Amino acid sequence: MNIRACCGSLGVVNAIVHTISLELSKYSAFRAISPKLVELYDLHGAQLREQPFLGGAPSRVLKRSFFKLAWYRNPPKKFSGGLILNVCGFQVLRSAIINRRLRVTTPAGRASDLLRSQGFEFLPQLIDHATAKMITNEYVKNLAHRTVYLSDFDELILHSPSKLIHNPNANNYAVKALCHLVESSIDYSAIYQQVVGTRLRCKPYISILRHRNLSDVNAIANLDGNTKPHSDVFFPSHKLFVYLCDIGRNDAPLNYWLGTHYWKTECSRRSLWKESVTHYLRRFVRSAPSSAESPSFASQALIGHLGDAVLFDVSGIHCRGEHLPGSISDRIVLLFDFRNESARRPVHDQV
Ligand SMILES: O=C(O)CCC(=O)C(=O)O
Ligand SMILES: [Fe+2]
Repeated sequence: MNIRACCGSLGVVNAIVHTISLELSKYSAFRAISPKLVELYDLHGAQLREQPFLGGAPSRVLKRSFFKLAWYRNPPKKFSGGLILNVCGFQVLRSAIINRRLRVTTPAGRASDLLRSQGFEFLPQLIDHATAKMITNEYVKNLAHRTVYLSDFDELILHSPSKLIHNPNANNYAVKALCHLVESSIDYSAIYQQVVGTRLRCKPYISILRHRNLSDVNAIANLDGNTKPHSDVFFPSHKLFVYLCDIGRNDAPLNYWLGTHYWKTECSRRSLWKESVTHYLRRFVRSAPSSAESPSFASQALIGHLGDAVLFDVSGIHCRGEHLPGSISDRIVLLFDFRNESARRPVHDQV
């Protein structure tokens, strides 16, 4: 223990001893045994009589721990509610309600070999440079219509099939033209069918995500929680990222823990319950498996060039890397989120 920690714990011990002594000095029987308690009583007598038991410390501690148990630790959404509610099965109920509403099906096992074995398939040069540049140029012209979430994270929503996610640009002519350009350049239905192995039944959510590079300006970055290893949702689903810039190791690449999509723990209510409770008890979310613990799981930074793409299973563990010094640009990625596709009754929207 270092000196500061040692002094800190001595301070706590002294405070506890002092609180107990004050409490004991309220009673004549204890004062009769200890002159020190008499001294304390003489010093604080009048106030002491009005003070609650142990100066109110137990109720303060209880309140604070209840708060910690109930809500503390800023949990990711899927573990929200705190320990007490989670022990009572809150997450299981929540997942049941969400999945019932979405009527989720499990995907058929016809996925490509790579998607099945690793949880993602990298698609080099899905679009050529010229097309990628054209999309980026149109994107830049429409920057004013983006939704800003954080100082370093914004999104231009091109299409949302879900009523749960409002598309502020649904009637914006310029953004719709950009969406049209994207759709005519990228045959996402064919890609989905080729990689995931099933026919797409509804149009995916489409947007352009921008993570700004603040590595050289001393600002707080990456507050959106996706930089922690996590799996996305309660049900199986896929996302396609098309890179609209070069993404190297220093440019906040997507990291994926190969093979972890097989865990599929979200599908099991018992493990969801266990995970949500252990999150609070052990202070971590379903964390990435350490290589020592499981040598078969290793993470891979999915670096790539303008026009490359990756289709990944969101139930595998993944996270966004950070912009590191040396990174020269913002990270711009075109997202196709096939989440709605996993619903048993998806919104059929022009596929
Ligand atoms: O931005 C990234 O690289 C990862 C984001 C993420 O976690 C997600 O889209 O599910
Ligand atoms: Fe994610």
